[in-house]
Amino acid sequence: VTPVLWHIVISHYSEKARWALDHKGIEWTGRTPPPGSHIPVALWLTRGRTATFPVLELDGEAIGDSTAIIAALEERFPQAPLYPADPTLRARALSLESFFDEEVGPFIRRFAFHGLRRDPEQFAAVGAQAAPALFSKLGPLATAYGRAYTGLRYNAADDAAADAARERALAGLDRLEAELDGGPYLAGDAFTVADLTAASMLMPMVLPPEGPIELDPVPDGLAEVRDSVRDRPGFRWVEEIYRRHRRP
Ligand SMILES: N[C@@H](CCC(=O)N[C@@H](CS)C(=O)NCC(=O)O)C(=O)O
Repeated sequence: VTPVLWHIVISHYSEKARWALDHKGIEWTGRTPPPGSHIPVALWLTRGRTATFPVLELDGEAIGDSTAIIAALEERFPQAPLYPADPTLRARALSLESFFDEEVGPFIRRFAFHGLRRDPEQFAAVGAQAAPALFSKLGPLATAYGRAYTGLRYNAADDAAADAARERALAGLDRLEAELDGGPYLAGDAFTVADLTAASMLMPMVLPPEGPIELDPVPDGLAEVRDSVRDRPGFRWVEEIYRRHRRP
């Protein structure tokens, strides 16, 4: 049976799971229920174990959390490995995966939504990419709902919290550059889960053309930060990793 991925188009955690599936050349089907239903749907699919998307249905099992999804894929589809064979490199790759998941992902999301919330027109444009049916049916109401939701759920309305989140995101870029140390990959001399995760988590800031978010123009709040880092080696590295390794 074809694996089914329950995902959110614009989400960087969903991007991780999609990228792993695509990297391994696995055929998959996507389901994208409307925003607001994610938590109950995820809980229902995983019988209360996971409240977030992505969730992957694989061989009759529902797996929540992008890290667990990649672990399951790695076991079930060993071709095009994302884990290094060498145990030391593997430990390094997994620890970088959790660093970018936990110390970078939530903060990028907060400051990106903070910037977006200030521009209702752009918010509507992104909303339409995330939930086309909902936004075409409800129009401005969907935008109001989305702004309220991201404010509450991701603390994206608070200016001070958004400033702090931007600093955390930039610290993630510092760490990326330090770990790369001028090299092309984070763990060994091949593309691994560490590279996939770092690039996915930084995607909402870098907005690579191969990624899932199209923003033209980039809203002011986000553009300011993006412009301030776009010549940095870490930013260019994310673009390059997307260009070379993100096959649709
Ligand atoms: N640790 C989880 C985090 C996933 C996550 O935070 N997903 C968010 C979207 S970016 C979500 O499903 N949110 C549901 C909601 O807040 O309504 C993973 O790696 O999969």
